[in-house]
Amino acid sequence: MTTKLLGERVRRVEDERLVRGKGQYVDDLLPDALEVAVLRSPHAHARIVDIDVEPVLDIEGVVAVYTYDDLTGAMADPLPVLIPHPTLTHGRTQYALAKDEVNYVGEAIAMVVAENRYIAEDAVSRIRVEYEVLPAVIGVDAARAAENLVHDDVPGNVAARMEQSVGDAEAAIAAAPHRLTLDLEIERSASMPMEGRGTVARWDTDSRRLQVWTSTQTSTGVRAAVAAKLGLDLAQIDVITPDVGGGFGVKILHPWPEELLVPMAAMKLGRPVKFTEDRREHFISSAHERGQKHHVEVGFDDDGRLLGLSVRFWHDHGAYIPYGLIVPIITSTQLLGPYKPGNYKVVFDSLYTNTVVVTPYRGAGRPQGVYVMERTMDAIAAYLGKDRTEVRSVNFIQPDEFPYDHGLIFQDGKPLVYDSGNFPASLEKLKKLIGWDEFEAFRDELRAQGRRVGIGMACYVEGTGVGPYEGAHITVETSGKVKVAIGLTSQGQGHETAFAQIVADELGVPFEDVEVVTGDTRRMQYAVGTFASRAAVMSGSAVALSARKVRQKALRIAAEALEASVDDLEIRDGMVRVKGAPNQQMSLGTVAVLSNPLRYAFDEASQAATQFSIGDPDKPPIAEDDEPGLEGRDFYSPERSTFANGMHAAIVETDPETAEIRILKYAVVHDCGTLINPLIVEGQIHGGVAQGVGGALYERMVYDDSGQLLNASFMDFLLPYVSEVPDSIEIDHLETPSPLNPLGIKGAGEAGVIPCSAVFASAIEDAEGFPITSMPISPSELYELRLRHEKG
Ligand code: MCN
Repeated sequence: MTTKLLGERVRRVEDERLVRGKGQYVDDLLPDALEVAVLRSPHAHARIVDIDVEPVLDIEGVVAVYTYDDLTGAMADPLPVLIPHPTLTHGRTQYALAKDEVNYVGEAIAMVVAENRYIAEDAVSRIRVEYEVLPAVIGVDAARAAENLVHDDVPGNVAARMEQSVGDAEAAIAAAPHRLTLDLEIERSASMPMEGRGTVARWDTDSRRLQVWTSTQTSTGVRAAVAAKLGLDLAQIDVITPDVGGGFGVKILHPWPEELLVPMAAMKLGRPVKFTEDRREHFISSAHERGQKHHVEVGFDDDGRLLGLSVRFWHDHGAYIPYGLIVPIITSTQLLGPYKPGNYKVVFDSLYTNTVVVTPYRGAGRPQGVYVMERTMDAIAAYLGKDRTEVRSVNFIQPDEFPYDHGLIFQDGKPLVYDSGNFPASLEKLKKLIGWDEFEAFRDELRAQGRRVGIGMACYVEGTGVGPYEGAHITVETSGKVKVAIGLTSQGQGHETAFAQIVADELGVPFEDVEVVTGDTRRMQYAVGTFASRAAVMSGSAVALSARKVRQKALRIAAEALEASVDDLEIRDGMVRVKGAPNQQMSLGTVAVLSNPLRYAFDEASQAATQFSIGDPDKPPIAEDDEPGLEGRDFYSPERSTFANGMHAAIVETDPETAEIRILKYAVVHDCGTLINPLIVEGQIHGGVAQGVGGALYERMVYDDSGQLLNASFMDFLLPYVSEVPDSIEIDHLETPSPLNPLGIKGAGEAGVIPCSAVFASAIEDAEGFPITSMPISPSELYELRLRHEKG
């Protein structure tokens, strides 16, 4: 096997299509479809007394109106809790259309189907709903106070309380030479893909087949949900994911109400129906994340070594829990990062509030956990008067301690065991990259000019490549071209390129001859989805295993045809050759011909299959125990997650007058095991850091007490522009391969965003000299803090 492409900086093949505007997104498809508009609740909490759709029915161009009363069978049941958990004692999910109560502004109440969106929108505004408005519960504090309840039957607004511990943290803290407590908050934010949600469906009344195109992170998940809810067999449904303009977690939730309602309407009406989410809908009716408050107690020795750590936190889960407890469970376990905590106890409450539902957003609970742990490390260093990197170093898990078992249970229900990493080596690299040891001289130099600068850093460990399985199907065409189908969908991660690199290496074919298709249930029926930075580990491994199967089969068939032993053959540049005998060779295309009992006459020169016959006396048949076709399918199922890791550092400048925060330098050291394509990984890190800058300095969801989202547009919700993202993000890689999968890969897709809030809090604190305990932080908030600090 030649491994010339694994690890190469191959340019992304999909970009030509995407940057030239030739991508095909859901809204580009079936332009003649009927369009829907959704009536959404204007109240955060209300009982629905009456809905009158009469005024809408006569509007020209309106084709149908649906409310809860039109839902039948399983559609009339609440949506599923996707990942149930034993501690989720009070799981509540919404109905596809609200039944008799609404629990957040934006909850779907009715859907109008019309000849176009304009008519549908006008019609929606004419539906009359009588509400009995109820008190709204907004934010963690109101949920905890529980003066009002989101769901009448959920005491204290607590959906779940979960606890995990190792050793006796409380006793260890009490006995420790030094103790600190911290209260730390991260506010709500959300993923903002350029393309919102969207679904278009077509029902063929004759063949009784449903086709659904949807902007999702899991086409197989949508298919399963549609089948279950609409009473269809899986075989009657194709779910196809075209290009997706970003997901960042929000499109992993399935099914969205609209993903069920649109196919339902298409079936009822016998016409294609389409939903395209607008930006305001994305703000108020998709999903948010991040909002958590934490109380930390920590005990440590004179070197800053952790002896006991106790974390209590409260997770704002919004009005419903469609995704189980994934986000807070990740915070509670991934918080430990690269450190040995001594004794550890964590308890969290998942709380209902009358706000948009919460599901994983890139990083999924890790940014909060890293922020808590790294703020704690900084606080210990400040208390002891030690360098912040020194305090981290004494707590690191050492390279010879892997596999490292924390004695906790991870989000996948398996033990939290780190497989690989080298944290001391990463820290050394990071210090060099950011210029940690030279910073004090730099600070003095700028201070002399009246400027204020600070340096900060943060470490993280990230569980990636979670199971249970992913598969791949590889076919070699008679032309020698290789078609690869994986079940995962892509939202911009470069899968078409990275997986083609693996196949080209494993099969010995030119990269240009490999085509990768993602997220089409017609091509790959079984898959889980693109989330938790799992595609490289899961599909990458499945692709490698499938390619190895195809390679073995090609060698078996060619060995017979060339009258050679399999061991004497090699495959290079798409040709199977007898080693050392250049004339004894045949193309993989010819092998594909031989693998098919319907024999094509194949012209090597033009690489074209011309005629065929059933059997060909001149060519040997495939072995009796082989299946026809030069193709192979395999699935990869890991023993447990693999853990990537990294460290970020930043130098920031804060304006002494205006408190404006400028990023002067940003550095990343990243370990995702074997790199398939460093260019793609660096692109992922850049994108993640940009999102992290947004999360740390600009983006937040601002609700008023009645539950109205006050900044539900890009006029008011601040996304960082290119001018706010550091010009150059310096990246260095460390490759400690994972022993858990065939190529040693660990995931990379969320790494960029995870430690950013912790890094900026650390750097701003260093510049200002007083604690930063709540993120994001704006210049005006920093200014206020300064005033308060000056007043003592
Ligand atoms: N890769 C690599 N070598 C590695 C690890 C990864 O070359 N050792 C490459 C992979 O081949 C893949 C990319 O890096 O092309 C990301 O791989 P991976 O870490 O497996 O992440 P996924 O492909 O599973 O993507 C999911 C992840 C998540 S969870 C979110 S959220 C996210 C993200 O990726 N959303 C994204 N990156 C995104 N990027 C874009 N453009 N849009 C989104 O919505």
